[in-house]
Amino acid sequence: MKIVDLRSDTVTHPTEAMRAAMAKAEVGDDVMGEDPTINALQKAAAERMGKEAGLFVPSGTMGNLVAVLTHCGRGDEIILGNLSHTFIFEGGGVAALGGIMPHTLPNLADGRIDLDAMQDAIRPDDVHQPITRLIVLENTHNRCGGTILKLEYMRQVGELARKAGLKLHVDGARIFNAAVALGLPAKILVEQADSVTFCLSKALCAPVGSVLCGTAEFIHSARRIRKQLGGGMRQAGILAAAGLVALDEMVERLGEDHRRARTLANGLAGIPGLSLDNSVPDTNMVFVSLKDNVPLYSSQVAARLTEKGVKVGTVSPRRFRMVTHYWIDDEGIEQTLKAFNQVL
Ligand code: TLP
Repeated sequence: MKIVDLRSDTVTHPTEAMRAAMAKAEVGDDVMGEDPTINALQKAAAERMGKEAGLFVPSGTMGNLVAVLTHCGRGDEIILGNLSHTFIFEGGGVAALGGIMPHTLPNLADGRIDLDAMQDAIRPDDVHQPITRLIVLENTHNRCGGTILKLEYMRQVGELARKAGLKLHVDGARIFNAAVALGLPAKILVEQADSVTFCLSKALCAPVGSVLCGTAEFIHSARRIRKQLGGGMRQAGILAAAGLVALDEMVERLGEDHRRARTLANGLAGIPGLSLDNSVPDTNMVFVSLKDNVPLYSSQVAARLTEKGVKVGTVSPRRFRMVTHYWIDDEGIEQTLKAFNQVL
């Protein structure tokens, strides 16, 4: 039976071209700055993001953590959404390892944070209060449905941050999904950001890795923090080789995943027992909930779908997440709709 794995785009395996590039990658000691393939990837990544420099890190989680630790000191405060990945899915790393205070504000349904709320959250210069240092945005926004923060909003937040003397970090794990959906180069979308992390290991199919980008000075400091965290990886050019293929070959095709997410969403909307969270997915994620009359938990439904070769994510007792990616074809979407129809 063919397995259709929609649990995440993190489940993607490397392509044949990646495996070939990995097999013949030139390597060196990256802690000494001598891995030519990592150096090439960091340069290509920085160019894509319109920043001076890049730093290869093992994961998106480490990229965000290194960024926050580089921007902030102990006791500083960061403003971020209450549904942001950095707040809910990164093990509390910024607090545990950096002594940094998360100041969460509600994420609106489309992933934005209200600008007035953001302005109000900035602390005055008062000895009693922590120092607000950084704003963290997430684009696309995972928990809000793979939603896109549009250019206009990115610019508004950039201006707000600049006026208040704050730094702006973008968790752009899926920034290329946003860029392709908007028909914009990613660098335009993150031009306001002081730093941005994007992931190679999600929809771009590389097996491991993310790149943190920013000014040369910022990346120089970030490199030291990465080492402290144990993220200096020696001959990791083997991994970076797949990342270079990801940037060259896997970005422009992301629209196919978005098209399939729309087809999946349309099909699911027609199944009695299910209600879509967002009528049209912005990118590659589809969130759907069980209607009140369905006497099953999402975990029970997911287990029955698995028996039919379809794996979906459960994000609450009544809610699912499905993420389209390179290894999901049109047949996989049909198989998923058929399986849901049979189970419900
Ligand atoms: N997200 C994963 C899980 O951790 C939930 C997923 O399946 O979507 N930022 C964003 C917006 C992310 O969605 C993720 C991963 C990360 C950062 C962390 O990346 P990794 O997994 O490489 O540490």
